[in-house]
Amino acid sequence: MKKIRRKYHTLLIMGVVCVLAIHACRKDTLDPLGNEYISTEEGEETPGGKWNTVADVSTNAFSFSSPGLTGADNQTAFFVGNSFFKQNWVAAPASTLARDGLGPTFNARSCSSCHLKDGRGNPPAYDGAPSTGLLVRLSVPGVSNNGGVIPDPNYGDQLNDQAIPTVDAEGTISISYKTINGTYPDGTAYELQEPVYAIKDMKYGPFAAGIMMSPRVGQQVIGLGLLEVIEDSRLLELADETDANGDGISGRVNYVWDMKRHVAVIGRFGWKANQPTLHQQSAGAFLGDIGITSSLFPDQNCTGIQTGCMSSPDGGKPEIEDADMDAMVVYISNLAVPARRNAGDAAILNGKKYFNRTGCAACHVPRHVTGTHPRFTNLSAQTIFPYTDLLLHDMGPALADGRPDFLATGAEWRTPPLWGIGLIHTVNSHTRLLHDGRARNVEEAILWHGGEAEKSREAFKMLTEANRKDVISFINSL
Ligand code: HEC
Ligand code: HEC
Ligand SMILES: [Ca+2]
Ligand SMILES: [Ca+2]
Ligand SMILES: [Ca+2]
Repeated sequence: MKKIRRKYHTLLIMGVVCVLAIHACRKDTLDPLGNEYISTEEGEETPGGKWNTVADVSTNAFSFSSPGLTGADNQTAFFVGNSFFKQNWVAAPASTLARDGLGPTFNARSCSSCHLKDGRGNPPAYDGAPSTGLLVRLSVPGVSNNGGVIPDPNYGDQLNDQAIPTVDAEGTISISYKTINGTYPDGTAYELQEPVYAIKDMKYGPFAAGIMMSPRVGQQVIGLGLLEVIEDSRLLELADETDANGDGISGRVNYVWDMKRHVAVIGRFGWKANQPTLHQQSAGAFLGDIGITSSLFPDQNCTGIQTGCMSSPDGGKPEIEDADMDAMVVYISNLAVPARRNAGDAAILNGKKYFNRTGCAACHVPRHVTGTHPRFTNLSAQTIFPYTDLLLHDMGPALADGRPDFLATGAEWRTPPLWGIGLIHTVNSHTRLLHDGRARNVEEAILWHGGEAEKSREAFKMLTEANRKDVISFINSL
């Protein structure tokens, strides 16, 4: 009894000291083994920085504008961009002149059908099941003049599985899953599902020889303006292409073609860092996914053999006007990042410790400071916690799509940011992860890691079940 009381007293005193000197107790603390934090770091709980974080755990968690986005013009543009993201386009000609020009071939009628509530796409659970957002990129061997992919001559660089009524869709994606069984060193069993894809109902002849396919789902579109202004020098400093430090991890930047500046620049967006800017990513999505032309991509998405596609009426030249395209860029640059939940809980801090210890943070780099954004001061000089290095990593044969994209090989993927990942379930009612959504939860996503991340995956598997759970809880608190 005495002992308990003494312990209680000590705790009480510690508590009082902590309240008096809250900063001292919350300060970054190293554990006895070295440089691991055992309390929350400054700024960690507001991962989008001071001006771009919103504490909301509702289904709208990904849909808020950055609180620091000021100015009536910006607010209006965000609002307009939001409506262009969410509303359906219709076939031309139509009475709604601002939103016609859908297709002729397309994958979805709006951005938000794949990024539902600004969140994550959901691949079909079984063959024929509905999918929100799985698309298949296509190319044939070789490199184009600007260093990019060479599209299939009949199907282009993406399979468009829908079309306006007068035109044939290109085909349909069929998916099935093979079960893979495994066990942790402690004997706990796990099961993964490996997707197998086939293209059916092909309406424009066979694919060219050597066709390569890359199935991908759409990511949550939060905090992207912040990622756009992490300095190039920071990414080059994190890169270690020849693995000079010998840790088995050799991240490198992708260089991709900037269509506006006509120069190769560092790629940041997409699963292979295959797009350089949010403008080009969005304009590319308008054309490739919805069939909407813009000043950046003025030609309809039709191949030579697709005569019905070529002769269909358009919805203007271009179909989305520059001002609306710009509003989309304002929107997609300024979606706030959700605040962390329960970041200081003991289990979550323990998970964070093992996240660092098993080497996850070597690629999922927690912290960056953004550079200067030319337009939005809220995005400048922000301390952010996206958990990515934006670099390409060889993730091994199991995850490889075998389809190079600029400098990215068929086995390389960009480290995805992990911020917001724990709210995907709340927003999108599913927890499908990785580039094609094959992982059914965080644990499966980790177990798919290979290549440069194999050592890290093995270290995770060696943890006790309790520590593994804590790592997963930590990720779900992001
Ligand atoms: C058919 C589904 C689909 C539609 C429709 C769609 N997207 Fe996407 N989106 C994706 C996929 C898949 C990716 C990943 C692309 C890649 O890896 O090349 C993506 C990636 C993105 C990214 C980059 C995210 C990141 O973390 O790098 C942005 C930004 C984006 N989309 C914006 C848009 C906008 C704006 C629209 C509407 C004009 C749109 N998307 C329409 C499926 C879609
Ligand atoms: C060598 C770099 C590297 C290391 C080390 C690494 N990852 Fe990853 N991680 C990636 C890449 C690249 C992907 C995307 C792979 C894909 O989609 O095919 C990814 C995907 C993920 C995803 C799914 C993200 C999403 O948005 O779908 C989670 C969760 C994840 N990693 C957690 C971890 C954890 C936990 C560890 C440590 C045990 C770890 N990673 C170690 C590079 C790495
Ligand atoms: Ca069109
Ligand atoms: Ca196509
Ligand atoms: Ca290295």
